[in-house]
Amino acid sequence: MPQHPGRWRPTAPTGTRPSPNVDGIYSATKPREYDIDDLRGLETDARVLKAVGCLPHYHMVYGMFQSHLYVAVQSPVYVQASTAQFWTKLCGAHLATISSEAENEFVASLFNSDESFFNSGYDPRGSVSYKMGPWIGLAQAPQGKEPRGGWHWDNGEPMVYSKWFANMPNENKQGDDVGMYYAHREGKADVRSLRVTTWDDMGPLDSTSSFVLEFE
Ligand SMILES: [Ca+2]
Ligand SMILES: [Ca+2]
Repeated sequence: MPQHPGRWRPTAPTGTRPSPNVDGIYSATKPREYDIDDLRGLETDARVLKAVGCLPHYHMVYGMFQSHLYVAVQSPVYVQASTAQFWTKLCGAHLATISSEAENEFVASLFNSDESFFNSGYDPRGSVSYKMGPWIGLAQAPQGKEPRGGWHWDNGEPMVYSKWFANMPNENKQGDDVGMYYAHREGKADVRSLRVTTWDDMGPLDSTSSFVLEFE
């Protein structure tokens, strides 16, 4: 039985299904496009087929954590939070909600393998070299006291764990009530080796090149 190109099976010998109970990255570790017709017959997890089918031509890295499927989606154009939410709903998923350090580390492992998941640059106003990573389901209630009040997950889950970047959330500009992965280094720096595991509050007009879906 031919092995699907680019499919990395960390625990299973060729031709057998990995257990959905085993945490790990199930796609190639670098973002790539998957063809739904190639996967049919090889992939038995309906959620993987759904993700691949609803996001044609998008490059992705996906894996399983505690029986949930997470898909880091790389977009060829920068996307605002509303666009990420649109695709997420279309796929029948929600933007990733993070409830523990282990879950945060797992989700970070999906997108830190490739710079294409980030909107990176130098901000002369703050004199920092930043890396803006994927959108996740961070949301702030309109009545929440700025900058730290009212944060929750946009699927309704309460926030029992958080991993804000230093001094975030900071309501840098009015309406910074959604969030994504983010980190920076002081001054002009090469951030390619900077592993991003922290979050920042952002606004509806901010954009980045990725988002993370979670299928329960
Ligand atoms: Ca805010
Ligand atoms: Ca901020």
